[in-house]
Amino acid sequence: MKKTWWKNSVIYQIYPRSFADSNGDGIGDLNGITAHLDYLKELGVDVIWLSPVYQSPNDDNGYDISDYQDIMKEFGTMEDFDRMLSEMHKRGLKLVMDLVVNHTSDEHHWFMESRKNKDNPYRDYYIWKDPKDGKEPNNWGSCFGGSAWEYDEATGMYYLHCFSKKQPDLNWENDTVRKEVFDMMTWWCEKGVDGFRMDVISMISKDPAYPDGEVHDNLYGDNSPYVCNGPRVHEYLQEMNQKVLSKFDLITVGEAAGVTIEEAKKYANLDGSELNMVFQFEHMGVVESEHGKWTDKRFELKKLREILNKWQTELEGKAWNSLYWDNHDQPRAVSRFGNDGPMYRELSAKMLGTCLHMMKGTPYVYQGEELGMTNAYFKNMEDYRDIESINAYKEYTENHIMNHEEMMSALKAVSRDNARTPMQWDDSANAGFTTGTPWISVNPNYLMINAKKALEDKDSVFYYYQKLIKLRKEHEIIIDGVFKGLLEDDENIYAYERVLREQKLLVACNFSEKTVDCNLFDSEIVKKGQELISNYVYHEEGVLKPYEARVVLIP
Ligand code: TEU
Ligand code: CA
Repeated sequence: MKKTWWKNSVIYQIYPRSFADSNGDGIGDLNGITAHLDYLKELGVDVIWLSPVYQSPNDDNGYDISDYQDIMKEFGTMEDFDRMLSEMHKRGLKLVMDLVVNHTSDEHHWFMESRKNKDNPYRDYYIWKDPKDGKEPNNWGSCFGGSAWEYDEATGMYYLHCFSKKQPDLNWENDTVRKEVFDMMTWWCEKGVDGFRMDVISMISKDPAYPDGEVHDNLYGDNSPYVCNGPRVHEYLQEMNQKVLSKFDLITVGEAAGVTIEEAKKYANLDGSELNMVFQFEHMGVVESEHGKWTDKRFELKKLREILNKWQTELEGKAWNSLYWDNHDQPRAVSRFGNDGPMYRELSAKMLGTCLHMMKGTPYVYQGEELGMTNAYFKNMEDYRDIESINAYKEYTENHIMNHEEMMSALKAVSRDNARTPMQWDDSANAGFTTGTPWISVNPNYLMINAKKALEDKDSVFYYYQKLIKLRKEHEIIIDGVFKGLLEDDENIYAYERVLREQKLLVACNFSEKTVDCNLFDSEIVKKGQELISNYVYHEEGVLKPYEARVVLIP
């Protein structure tokens, strides 16, 4: 029998730096995680995905790895890790590791060797190119600003870094690199980890022609058509599957920047030849301006629905979806897609949870989402820690593309640091995250929004998420029902049904703060159905109240 436990699971993402600090240095750590496992058990999640905990100089908070088989000093030791893993397993929780193998840190010993000279045995572990007319090999920009090429004096050549210059891209065309990666993965699997979330795995195969990209904002060329879903990516993943993944009982999710439906059908094919599922990015890019993600514009429900419904219907029977609103790279969902003001924060957070968890796929909950944590709304540039935010501010203001006010406003809306403020545990100093000085400011709203308070309030967002997660275990239709969009022109309501054999699940969510007309629940047959969950106790016929969400099971 094929093992598909990952379809029934709910995954909780921990960003270790911001989760819980056990020793007062202001930085979250592994012992902090271990100390809070009962909280996660109470929520009811099955799997924990840990953002990177490996040795790293932290240019990009651990996404720049200098040793894949060691733990970051600030986070603890390998003994702490082993204890954490065994405490998870004791509680029936599984652990997914972040696997960052598109690039390493420039402080990884492979790269330190590679840059020494052209005949070093590690030279071909990375992507080196000669200068073109005395300049960069092409016009590609890095995701974190500046050119994607860095000149290296020692050999007079450039190396490729799609992210920061401290994150050189590995050369996957080199058989030895692939073998090293596969051996390292096997080592972690033998240690007992239960899966991998693969960082920008869609970027490991580059177009060998390295053509110039289309220029944006008069700065650099866009490399995504030439680095995302490249010519050999599926071959590499199939090899990884044969050599590692198929030998263990794992859950695998590929972070797939630039993935299309057609590509997703290959990455997440139900035949199990590559990965279980991918993170697609389209709904995260629902609002884009001429400056890419840097805008404070609000989304349109019509566009959001179009994207999500497309992924729901087009992968049906072909591949499996992952479902997420939040992660460590995105602003807080309640601020972006809901309403984080005091009136509607909890209602809209519950509505968003309903909308997502009733869709077909594996849901992900990002730390604090279950509390309805909000954006940080930092007032000063000095509050920001994220390399992407800091570099973008500099590049855009210095080049007069956006002014200070515009950029600060865009950062408030979309900076990655919105998701990275410390987890709000209670109303004591620093939200109970640390007894020291936190590495990034705590959101002052922790006095109102924190886990302790949520656990004491039976109507909290926390208990609502707990119920959503539990429903998944009780109703097969939530896992297997076929998705169909409803009211596809409505400007305020997102509605759909799921169908399994003779059963139907009806889901409707009001994304607005108005009371809106809705007659989906008024027919006799629906009235006879069983309400599985709602964020309102009383409903009114013919309408949905502000941010109301309703789920009815019709036998
Ligand atoms: O993110 C890759 C990615 O494509 C983007 O989401 C990007 O980080 C950015 O947010 C675009 O605005 C992954 C990790 O999740 C991210 O934290 C890392 O910084 C990045 O890869 C590099 O490893
Ligand atoms: Ca610490």
